[in-house]
This record gives sequence, structure tokens and C-alpha cells, in this order.
Amino acid sequence: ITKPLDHTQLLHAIDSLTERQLQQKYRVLIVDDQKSLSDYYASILEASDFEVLAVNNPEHELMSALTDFVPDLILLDLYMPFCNGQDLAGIIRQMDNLLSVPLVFLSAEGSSDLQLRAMSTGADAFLTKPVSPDDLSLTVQSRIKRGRAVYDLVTKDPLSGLLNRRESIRRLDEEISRSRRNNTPLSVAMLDLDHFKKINDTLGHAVGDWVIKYFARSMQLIFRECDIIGRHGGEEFIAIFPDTLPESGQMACKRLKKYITANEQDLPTAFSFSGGLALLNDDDDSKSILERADVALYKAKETGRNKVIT
Ligand code: GH3
Ligand code: MG
Ligand code: MG
Ligand code: MG
Repeated sequence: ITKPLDHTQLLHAIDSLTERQLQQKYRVLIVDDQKSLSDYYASILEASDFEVLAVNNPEHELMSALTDFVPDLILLDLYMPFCNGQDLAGIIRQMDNLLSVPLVFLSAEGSSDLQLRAMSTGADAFLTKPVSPDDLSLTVQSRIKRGRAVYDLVTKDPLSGLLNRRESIRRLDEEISRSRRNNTPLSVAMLDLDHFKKINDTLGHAVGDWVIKYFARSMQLIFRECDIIGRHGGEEFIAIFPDTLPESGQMACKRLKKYITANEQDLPTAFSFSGGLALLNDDDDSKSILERADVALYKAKETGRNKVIT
């Protein structure tokens, strides 16, 4: 089935699929030993539509807040009884996954020497208490925008908007650790579009690009929000399914297949994909589990394509 491209209609279809992502609120992590203060700042930021988590005992709570909450910005007190904000900033700045997350100090410290010393850890701004609600919201907003832009440049594939190969493998490593820690299953799928070269050759590269984008949006729509989706190469994609057995991952891929087939008459061309799934075992690292998913994918291709194999 081939149809002439109606760009407005198609772009509209893609945009409506991204709405879900746009609804996500920016997350701010407040680290301050005084609960009354963190409550106050939280109320200001929540009124400006940020999602906020406050940590009052960083020595116990900070690490889990960093990994589970995944902040877009960290607001950091300088002086706290059991740990110093400047040292915390130094530690946070050594964490790869937080490289693009802005760090903003919020402290009553008025000495510019001490402020500069705190900033030298790699922080992005220093706000002096008491801070006006507008100053706080605007600083947080503008720093997050910049941080997100940097994050997107480093971690995302520009065509599909999915995670790039490097970031999806880093996330896979994280999920492997999480799965071992929580003793939950982890499945990984490699998906590859069938006879994609033919789409490019017969309909042109622009249609090929469109199909890649459309497939990416369809994955975002059909898979769960907690699933991690990346573009691994030209027309090859990875889906990481936390807390999932391969049979359930296979079901998710079949739902994706059904969705794409059901909407096929609205697309510039029909297309199909093949997939291979692997389950994390005790000896795996990210490389070996991906190799097994690849072997399954190869089998799906060898035995007729347009199927997903575990
Ligand atoms: P198979 O079913 O065996 O996977 O066949 P295939 O044609 O899909 O696979 P093959 O690896 O032979 O070709 C993949 C093609 O994808 C070749 C390449 O030009 C094209 N491609 C890779 N990246 C892009 C891209 O960003 N945009 C477009 N339009 N095409 C791309
Ligand atoms: Mg304090
Ligand atoms: Mg292919
Ligand atoms: Mg391929």
C-alpha cells in the first residue's frame, strides 16, 4: 500500500503522539536540613507547576532520591548539620548520569568569596536566602531549560527523539543493577524494520525518515511509561522492559505490531518489523544480553520476518 505524503496530516499524527511526553512536569530536588524552609520553597515551586521532592537528611536520603526521583535540577543548602553542601555538590558532580543536571545553591551565606568557593564545585547558580518567589521560580525554570537542552543533545537521537545508543546502553546497565538488587526479571528487545532499504529506494529517503519517526512514536505510545526505548542504529531499535518476563515483552511487541497494522491505511507506506527478546541471566552484562536479543532477531528475520521471537 502506498499513498502520497500529506505532510500536515502526518506531522499532526506525530505531534499528537508526543503530547504525553510534553505533559511531564519538571522535577526539582530540594536538599535542606530545615523542613520548614524546604516546605516553603516546595510550595513556591509547586505553585509554578514543578514536581518537588525535599530531602532534609541528605546523609541518609540523598542517594536514593537521586536515583529514584531523577531530578531535573537540584537546589542545595550550603550548611547542614551532618554534611556540607559544597562536599555534596562535589560528589554529585562526579556522577555521570547527573552531568547535565543544574545545581543551584540556596543559602544565607553572603560572603562572595565563600559563594565563589561553593560555585567552584561545578554549581550553576547561587541564590541568597531569603529569596523572592519570582527569583526562585525564574532561576529554576531557566536553568532547567538549559539543562534539558544539554541533556537532549547528549542522550537523544535527533531524528526519532528516542535515546541514542550510548544512553540506552547506560540505562540498560542501570536496569541490570536494579533488577539484581530487587530480584526482578528484566527483558530486552531488539527490533528492526523489515526491508527498509526498499522503502528508501522506492519512496525516497524522506519517507524512510518519516517511517523511522512514526515507528519511534508508536513505541512510545504502546509501551509502558517505565519502559526504556532507544534507537540503536539506522532502523534498529532497543526496548528495555523492567520487571518483565520475555513473554510479556513479546506481548507488548505484538500490541505494537497490531497498532501499526491497524493504522497502515493512513501511512505513506505499509511496513513491518521483526524482533528478538532476551531475559537477563545471572552471568549477563549489557553486551551479552543484547547479543542474545540479536540472535533471536536474526532468527525472526531468517524465518520470514514480521515476527517477534523470544
Ligand atoms: P532487513 O529486513 O533484513 O532488515 O532488510 P533492510 O533493508 O531493512 O536492512 P538493511 O540493513 O539492508 O538496510 C537498512 C537500510 O536503512 C539501509 C540504510 O540506508 C537505511 N537507513 C539507515 N539509517 C537511515 C535513516 O536515518 N534514514 C533513512 N531514510 N534510512 C536509513
Ligand atoms: Mg541549613
Ligand atoms: Mg531492517
Ligand atoms: Mg538493520
